[in-house]
Amino acid sequence: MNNNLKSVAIIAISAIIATSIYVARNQNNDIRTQEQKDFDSRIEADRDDGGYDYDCSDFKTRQEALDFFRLAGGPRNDPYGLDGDEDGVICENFSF
Ligand SMILES: [Ca+2]
Repeated sequence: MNNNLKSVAIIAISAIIATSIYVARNQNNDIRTQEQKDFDSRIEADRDDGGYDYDCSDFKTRQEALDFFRLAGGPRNDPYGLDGDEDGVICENFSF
């Protein structure tokens, strides 16, 4: 194999490796579940509409509120104040 052919082969192999790494990184970057992606899309759409402050009356069931709370980052992060006293129990004073 002459030197020019070796150079072309090395460049081609390098390009294949670089492309593979790029594709692999982009596939692994987003490890969110589909449920989390749907939630994030919902919040993003709300934000585009000027934002919306969810509270307990926005949910039909306690489980729906709990799922929302968890997806929003609860109990560590409670951006909508569903657990105002931070005891890990949401909407205590609300009857669903
Ligand atoms: Ca609470």
